[in-house]
This record gives sequence, structure tokens and C-alpha cells, in this order.
Amino acid sequence: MNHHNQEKHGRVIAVQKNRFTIDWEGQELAARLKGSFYEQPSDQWPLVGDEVSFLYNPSGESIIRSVGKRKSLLQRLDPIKTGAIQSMVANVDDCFIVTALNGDYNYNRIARYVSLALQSGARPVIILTKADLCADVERHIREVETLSDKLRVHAVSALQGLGMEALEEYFVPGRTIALLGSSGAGKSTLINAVAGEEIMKTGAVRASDDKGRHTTTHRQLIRLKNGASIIDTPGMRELGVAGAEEGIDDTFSDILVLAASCRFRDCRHETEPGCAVKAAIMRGQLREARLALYQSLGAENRGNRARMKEISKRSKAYQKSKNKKN
Ligand SMILES: Nc1nc2c(ncn2[C@@H]2O[C@H](COP(=O)(O)OP(=O)(O)OP(=O)(O)O)[C@@H](O)[C@H]2O)c(=O)[nH]1
Ligand SMILES: [Mg+2]
Repeated sequence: MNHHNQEKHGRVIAVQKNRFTIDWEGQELAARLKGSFYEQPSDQWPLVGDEVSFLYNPSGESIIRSVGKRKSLLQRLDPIKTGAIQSMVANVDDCFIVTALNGDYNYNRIARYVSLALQSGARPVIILTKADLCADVERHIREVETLSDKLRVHAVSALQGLGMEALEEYFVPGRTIALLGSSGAGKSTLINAVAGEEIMKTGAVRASDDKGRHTTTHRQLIRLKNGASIIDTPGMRELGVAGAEEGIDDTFSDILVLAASCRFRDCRHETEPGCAVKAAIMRGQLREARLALYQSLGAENRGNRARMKEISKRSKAYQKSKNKKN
């Protein structure tokens, strides 16, 4: 059969600069982008997890022609370019937020991940790893559960095979699970345990602060034998929230419900009279720290949005002045 110049559909499993790897019916194909992609901003380029249509080339690189509609899209503040949003992965069903039960554990950081996961359209699932290193696993589970009623929380030890059965319900045919977390949290180790073989390289953490050494260097989609897909990602140093209003509101929906009863619609829950949020804190129904966390994430998100607007205004003005000269 002649496969030349036939449009096919596949899924992007790896991206390295402008070279793409596509899974097409179980085969891995090297691909590059059709030229017109280079006239678009690079955030329109295919991501790991994207469904793409491409021209099949059996003897060289296939050509990606278009990207399918995304059912979810995980984004964060770009850690390198100030004021830009970076897209990470597409079409994720379950976002595993992987945190180790050692020095890596940080409640406020988990709140950031949850806000971004809810914003993306994926379901956030907290995976507390290295349960074998922690004496009070139950307390941590209960603490994380207070973050949002939209969360599922599991504690596991991938090394000792503890609690892993509870994850089986996620790895079903056709579903995509992405693992996010800091370097050394145990993402790749978890993938190896689920796959039952050494697919990903893993690396020891620094004894002084439990931090990893960035062993995984690029995002990669792995197809498990049972038909589920799992995406490994490099550990993140920072996770800035931007464009995540709804995700933050979703995470702290209890505060929004309370705020609906404030006397003033624009109540900032500071010193206004008739503030239902402050009243809930007085009654012991809402923790002050939770309100503070909600407000600081919201402020960071708004600050980044304002900065993005400013940058886009400046770059438009620059383009205009350049066009005038030409
Ligand atoms: N004690 C214990 N150690 C674990 C567990 N899971 C992973 N580790 C160890 O933690 C270290 C880091 O694991 P990785 O899987 O490489 O971590 P990662 O999240 O993929 O890190 P990056 O690729 O750098 O983002 C390795 O030495 C693992 O053996 C666990 O359940 N218990
Ligand atoms: Mg890794």
C-alpha cells in the first residue's frame, strides 16, 4: 500500500525544540511542523498530549498539519519569559500532583497546583509519595483534604508498593494521566512502578534538603500496556499562577459561597461591616490562613495578568511604529 501523502491522525508523545514524536497506531514517528506554524505564536504549536493530523512520510520526517481541539490545557506563568503564559500539556484527564512526604511537602504549593489543574479542565488528584519515610501519613492526608472538596488524595510508597492498588482505577484504557511536582518527588519512580518496568530514569535526592537533581528533562507521554497514557514531566522549580482566576475560585469555592452573603458586593473581607467571611472566621468555620492563601494567590494572579496586558500593549505599539516606518 502506498502511504505517501496520506493524512493520518496521531498523538504527540514528545517535543524537543521543533522536533516532534507522534504515536501513530503504536508506531513512533519523527515529525516536524508545516511551515505556516512558524507564522503563529509558538503557544499554538502542538504540545505533548495533543491530537494532530499529519502527512505520513514512511522514509523520513512526517509533517504535522494541524492540532485537534483540546479537552484540557495545563498552563502556568512562563518561568523564563516574564509576563507570558506557558502551555505545558494537553488533553489530560487526571492531573496527579505528586508531593513527597519529606522536605518536599508544602501545603501552599499544593494549593497552586490544584488551582492550575482545576483551571486546565483536568481533575486534580494529590499523590503523596514516599509514605515509607513519614510517621504521620494520615495527618498529611487529612490536611491536604481541607484544601478543596474537589480533591482526591492518595498516599503511596512506590518503592515499597504501598497503597498502589488505589491508583489502578485511574489507569484505564483511553485515559491520560499527567504527573506534576518538584524534582525528586518520585514521579518517574511511580511511573515505573505502575508500568511494572524501568521505563524512566530516576535519580537520588540531595540529603540536605530532599531536592532532586532534575533527572527527567522533557515531557514525555508513555502508553501503558493496558491502553492508558501517562505523561512524565520534569520537576518544576516554581509554579507561578497566571490566567487562573476560575481555578483559584474553584479551589476556594467555600470562601466564594460565604462572600455571596457579604453586605457589599465588592467586599474585600478586610474591615468592611457586614462581612460574612470575617464572621465565618470568628465562628471558627473558616481558617484565617485559608483566607490569606486565597487572597495572596488571587493577588499574584491579578498582578501577572496586569503585567501580561502591559507587555502585550507595548509590543503592539512597537509593531505599529515599525509598520509605519516601513
Ligand atoms: N523512600 C522512598 N523513596 C522514593 C520513593 N519514590 C521515589 N523515591 C526516590 O526518590 C528519588 C527521586 O525519584 P524520581 O522518581 O527520580 O523523582 P522525579 O519526581 O521523577 O524527579 P525529576 O525527574 O527530577 O523531576 C529516587 O532516589 C527514588 O528512588 C518512595 O516511595 N519511597
Ligand atoms: Mg523524573
